[in-house]
Amino acid sequence: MNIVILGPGAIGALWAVKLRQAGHRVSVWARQADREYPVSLDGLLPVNFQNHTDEDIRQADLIFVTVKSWQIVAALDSVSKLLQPETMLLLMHNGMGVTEELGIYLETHPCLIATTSHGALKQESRTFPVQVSHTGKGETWIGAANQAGQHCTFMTDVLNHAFAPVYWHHNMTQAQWQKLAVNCVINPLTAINQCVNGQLASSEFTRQISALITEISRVMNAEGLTTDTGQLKKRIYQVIENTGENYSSMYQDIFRRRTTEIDYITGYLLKVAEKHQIAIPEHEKVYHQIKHIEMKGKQDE
Ligand code: KPL
Repeated sequence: MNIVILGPGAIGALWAVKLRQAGHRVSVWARQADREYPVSLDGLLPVNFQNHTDEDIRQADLIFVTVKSWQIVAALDSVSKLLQPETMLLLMHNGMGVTEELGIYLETHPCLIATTSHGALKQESRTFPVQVSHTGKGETWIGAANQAGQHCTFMTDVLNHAFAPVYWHHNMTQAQWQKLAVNCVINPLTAINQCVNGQLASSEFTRQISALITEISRVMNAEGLTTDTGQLKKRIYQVIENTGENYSSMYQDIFRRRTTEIDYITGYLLKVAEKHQIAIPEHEKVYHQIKHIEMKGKQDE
C-alpha cells in the first residue's frame, strides 16, 4: 500500500518503520521541509522516508494521521487539495471529540479511528536521524468513523501484519472511552508530578486514582456504556505496569512547554459530565492544574 504518515512524532515514526518493514511504500509529511526523514528505531540503522512530497499524498491509499488531537483538522487542511476521494484517513490520537470536528472529511473519505496503548518516545533533537524508542508494548484498536470506513475492515490485517496486535472494533466509541479513561488518569497525574507512568503504582496515588476512576465510571454509565469499575481499575493499573518506564505524552508536552491534549482528554470528560449534570471534582482539579502549568510554561518562554 502507499501510506503517508501525517505527523511522524513518536507514535507516527514507530508505525512508519513497522509499516515499511512490512513491505509498504511509506513516506511521511513532517513539519520540517527536508526532503528526507530518516528514523532510527531503538538505536537500529536508520530507515529513510521521503518527506513532504505532494505526489505521495496524491498517490496515497492511506493517510495515517498521528499528530496531536488539537492539530488534526489543521493537518488535514494542509494537504486537503492533494487528497484523492478514495484515500482512507486513519486517525490515531489520544482523547475524544475530534470526529465531531472532521466535518467535510467524513463526507468525502473513508474515515477510520484508532487507539493504541503502545508507548513511544522521540528524542527532541533537531538533527537527523530522528531517534525513536518503543518504550511500552501495547495493543491497537481500529474502527470506522463513517459509513465508508465500515468497508475498510481489511485494514486490521494490514496493520496486524505490520505491528500486532491490532483488533477491529464495531463500536469505537466504547474502545475510545476505555482509552480515554486510561489517559484521564495516567496523563495528567504524570504531567503534574513529572514522573514516569510506573510511579503511579505507588501508594501515594492510590486514593486519587480511585476517586478519578469512580468519577469516570459514573460518566461512562450515564453515557450508556457498560462499565465495571473493578475492570477499569485493573486495566489502568495494567497500562501503568506495561508502560512503567514511559513518560506519558502529557508529561512530555508539559516538559517541553507544548500545548497538551488535556482539552480532548479530561476536558472532553468534563463536557460529557456537565451534559449529564454529574460532578467530577477530582478531574476538574487536575484539569485546572494542567491548564495552569501549561499557561505558566508558555509565559516563562
Ligand atoms: O497513551 C499514553 C500516553 O502517554 O499518551 C499512555 C498509554 C498512557 C502511555 O504513556
